[in-house]
Amino acid sequence: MPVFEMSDANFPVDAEGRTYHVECRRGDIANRVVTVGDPQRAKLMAKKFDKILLERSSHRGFLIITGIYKDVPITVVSIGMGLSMMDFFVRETRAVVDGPMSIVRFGSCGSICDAKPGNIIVCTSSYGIMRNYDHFTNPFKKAESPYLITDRVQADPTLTLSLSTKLKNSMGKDSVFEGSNGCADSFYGSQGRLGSNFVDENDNLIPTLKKKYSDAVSLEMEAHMLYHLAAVSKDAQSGEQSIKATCALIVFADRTGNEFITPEASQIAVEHCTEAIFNTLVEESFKGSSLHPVEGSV
Ligand code: R1P
Repeated sequence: MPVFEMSDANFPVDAEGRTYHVECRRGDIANRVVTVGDPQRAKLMAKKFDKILLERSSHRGFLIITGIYKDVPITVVSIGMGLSMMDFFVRETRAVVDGPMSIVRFGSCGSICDAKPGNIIVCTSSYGIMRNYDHFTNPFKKAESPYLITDRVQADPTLTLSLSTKLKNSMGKDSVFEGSNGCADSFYGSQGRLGSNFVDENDNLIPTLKKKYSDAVSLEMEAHMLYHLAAVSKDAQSGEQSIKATCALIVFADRTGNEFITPEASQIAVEHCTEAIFNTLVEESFKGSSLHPVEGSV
């Protein structure tokens, strides 16, 4: 017996129209969305809502909280970690929202610049860092590089400028950094973390990234997928790009100074950034409507 009765193997939905993994249906998700990794971060942000319309956890670890902030519906979704979770989130929410979407990722990262734990990094672009699996296991591919580094995908420039300006006003301009983010397929090997239990050949990875991209500032695990999917999104009728995306990251780890954030500093950073992020989304104006209320899902 399946746990869930789904129809349509191509894009599974249940009898009530909920998607397979995120478990969202039409009316659950606002056009203005914040995505975070940690459900506690989502709950802390949702405290700034004037009213909660919907809170729902999925069987695959997604948490949706839709609320009203300054009369505007905003959805916060916690997705867990990694590229696949970002892919589920973007594709399944996109499938149930009508009209354009603006998505801000509010995550955490390791800093490979001067930003210290508790500072914020706004990702003006993001590139992918993938382990070149064959290099490690195929003796004929030893000459290939152990890591594949993609081109950069730009964040939406207007959304990014608006977010960065508001974060600087809230946190102080010296606490906010900007640059290219490296989005890795692992927390460990593909982010240059060293260990003795596996062959990773990553001692030189961070200098290689900095050489390729002189504005490299951070490492995390989701932003490139978000920016990539935004770049290839298309409205079914007009063919125009249907998702705008940007990203702000709290520095959790200083990869140069080898420091890690305290739980208190992490909470303070979330509290300082939430209104800047919500206000950025509130100011987004969409063609045809400025509100896009969600209906009938509470
Ligand atoms: C790793 O600890 C996780 O933290 C970062 C990474 O991208 C990865 O998901 O982001 P979040 O804090 O948003 O989860």
